[in-house]
Amino acid sequence: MDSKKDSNDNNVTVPGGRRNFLGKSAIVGLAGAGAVLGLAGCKEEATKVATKAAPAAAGHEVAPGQLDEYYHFSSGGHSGEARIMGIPSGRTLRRIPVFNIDPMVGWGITNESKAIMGTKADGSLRYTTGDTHHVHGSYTDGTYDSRWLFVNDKIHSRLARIRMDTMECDTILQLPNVMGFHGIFPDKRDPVDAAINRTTRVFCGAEFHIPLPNDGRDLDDPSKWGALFSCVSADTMEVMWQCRVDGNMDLVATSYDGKLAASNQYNTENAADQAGMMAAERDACVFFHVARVEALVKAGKFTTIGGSKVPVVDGRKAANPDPKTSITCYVPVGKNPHGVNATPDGKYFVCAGKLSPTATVIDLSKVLQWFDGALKLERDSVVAEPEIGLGPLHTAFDGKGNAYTSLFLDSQVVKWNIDLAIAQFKGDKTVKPIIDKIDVHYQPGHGYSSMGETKEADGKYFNSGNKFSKDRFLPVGPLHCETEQLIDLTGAKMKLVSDHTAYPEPHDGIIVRRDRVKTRQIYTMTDFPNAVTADNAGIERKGNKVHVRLMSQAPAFSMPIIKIKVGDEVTLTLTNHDKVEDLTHGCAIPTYNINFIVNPQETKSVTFKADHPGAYWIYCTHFCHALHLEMRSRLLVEA
Ligand code: K7E
Ligand code: CUA
Ligand code: CA
Repeated sequence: MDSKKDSNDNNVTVPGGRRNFLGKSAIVGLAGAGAVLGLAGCKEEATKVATKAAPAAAGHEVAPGQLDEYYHFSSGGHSGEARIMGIPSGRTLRRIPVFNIDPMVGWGITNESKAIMGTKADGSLRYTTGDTHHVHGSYTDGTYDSRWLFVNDKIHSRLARIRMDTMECDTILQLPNVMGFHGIFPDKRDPVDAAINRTTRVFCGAEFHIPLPNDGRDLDDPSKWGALFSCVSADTMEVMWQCRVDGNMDLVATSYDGKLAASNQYNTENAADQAGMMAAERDACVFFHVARVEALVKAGKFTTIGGSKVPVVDGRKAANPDPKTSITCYVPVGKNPHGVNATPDGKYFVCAGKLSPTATVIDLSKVLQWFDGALKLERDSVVAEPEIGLGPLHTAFDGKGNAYTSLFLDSQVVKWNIDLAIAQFKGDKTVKPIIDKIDVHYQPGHGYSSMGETKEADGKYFNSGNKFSKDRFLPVGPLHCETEQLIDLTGAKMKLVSDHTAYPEPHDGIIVRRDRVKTRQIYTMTDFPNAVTADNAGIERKGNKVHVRLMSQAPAFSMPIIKIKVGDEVTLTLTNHDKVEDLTHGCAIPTYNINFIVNPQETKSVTFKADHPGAYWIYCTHFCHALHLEMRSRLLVEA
């Protein structure tokens, strides 16, 4: 294969061909020189076309003082955080530290956040890195209920829960015996008790095989390694069970009736190398019959792995020969699929092909029929498999029967109609499922639509999260930002309405109607058991343990002088007594590496060793008052 020539051909012959720099020629050489040469070869063409493509953004600006229509919650990738933007403005509203350290709020610095993140015996953080990919909200009645967001950490296989009233992480849980925890999705109603019409579980797919347990055994025999699908209680954030599968898992989807969870599998080969992972012509989407899994667990038919007490059931094919009792169903789909998404009408899951130019539409009622023994082959649950373009990754929906799939290699988003795709699959050669294609800039990963993962999908906006931005923004050195491109879905044709920058690397997101989000304006002081009040403020000493209880109220801290001794172990607790919305104070202690904020009526604490003598100005870091600069106290550490 001559990648350079192919790349050049694409550039001159295909309209919008600069987007094909990872095009047809590169599909088999994705990991090799083809991709690299293609990237290098597209520069000139790209600059030329980008100037032409500048969109007229009429009607989608949000005027000063106006509020956005939607919240956009996204992951932050290897920044380890989650983020909130407004849609359609694209304005950044907040960053939510989760697996990372954030000195602005004090995440990873305060005792309260360290307790959530997890510490080692010496009090230091167990992990300081994270890799968030997927953010999903909790559901009631098939739509967002503003209770929680869930987000994964792929590096250390952790699941975090964010409470949506304050937009703060309140729990982080590490999954046992898995690696590369990637896909996550909350259930949309209880899979066992149909009366509970809200999220009760979060399903987690593990991408990497590892020895089970991963304690040094089987290092030279990857055929013995395995991957587990995990189910976490949304309320208690404990792992309820895990299910071993053939192959790996990637992304996760759940059905609106609560009965099924599924994960796409690109490595049904169980291979440990790239060529092996691409060996089979088809891979699978594995479905879990949640009620059956839980019946097995209830009946005690499970094992445990290593020191973990979590029940593990066996969902491998060999252990499930009879569909009528099987806990898993492996539906063959396109080669090395990526992405599995549920249609808002509750009928289908769509698996994008990635290395196959197709999307596979799976009829959930037929999957249930297979589990009942009434469908002969797993593959019979596939009701459509349209050819949609190169490198399809993720699919979103407009609630009007159309699907929108990101095409990584084509640098496009394709709009296609599900019913037409089904008719075509049945043999109607006259129908054309593809309705429209739009160029995005460039190499889109996730695309998602407004309310598109709920029953309330409204077909207004689609966000394309693009991995390469190259010529779209002022150059800022070799590290480029990424683009979030907003597409208007309301017209006959998709319309690009704005480019926004994103700090690498958001993967997935959700777009939530603003009335579906209820937040608090200030904290409640009594929610903090360690709140400092006029009654207990001051310095308390027990041996060399010193507790400094401090209050803030603009523009002062309650103690102008705090005297301690070298060798003291100091806990400083700070409560902000201001009740005014948005009146936040900061607390920084030079040399002692302390920096955090307290919002109105909030309490936080830090603990540090007073290991060097001197005078240190504790100062407010958050501009709060005309006398903000004067808001300081003296920490005097006596030798
Ligand atoms: Cu496609 Cu981690 Cu959702 Cu990235 S994954 S794009
Ligand atoms: Cu308090 Cu600035
Ligand atoms: Ca494969």
